[in-house]
Amino acid sequence: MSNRTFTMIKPDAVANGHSGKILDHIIQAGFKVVAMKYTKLTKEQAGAFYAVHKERPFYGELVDFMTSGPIYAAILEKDNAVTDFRDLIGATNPQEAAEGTIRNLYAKSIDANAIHGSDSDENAAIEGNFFFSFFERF
Ligand code: 3AN
Repeated sequence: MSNRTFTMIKPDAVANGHSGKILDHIIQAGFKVVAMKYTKLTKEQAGAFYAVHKERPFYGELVDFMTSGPIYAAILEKDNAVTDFRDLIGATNPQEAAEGTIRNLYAKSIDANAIHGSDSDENAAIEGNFFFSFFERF
């Protein structure tokens, strides 16, 4: 068990003006923001980030969507960070996301689902390293 996870507030949530409320929700749930940046992914960056999904039918749409506007990327710290954060954001499909979860509150569809959360400690480290240099994630 590690105490860090990685998140992105996705283009739909940023465009809809939900970033502040989502960030507050995360902080009120006990997560500390240890690194954060506002950026817009290139197709090459989004393609590399989601390379594990390359064979999935939705890969092209996912890359298009994730490059459609700016995002916030962040490393978050809390005991049991990966699992607790997945619980906080809810199911991938917002129709199935539990009441009060971030996707239940702010997501519209399975692709435009407001927020990303790492699914394992290993991926949390890989994803955090993808966005932040050593000196940015001290
Ligand atoms: P999660 O982000 O909940 O871990 P994954 O890893 O299965 O979900 O999928 C990565 C991303 O791909 C999701 N956040 C979502 O934006 C997108 N995605 C997943 N399934 C679909 C789908 N059936 N159609 C379109 N986009 C999808």
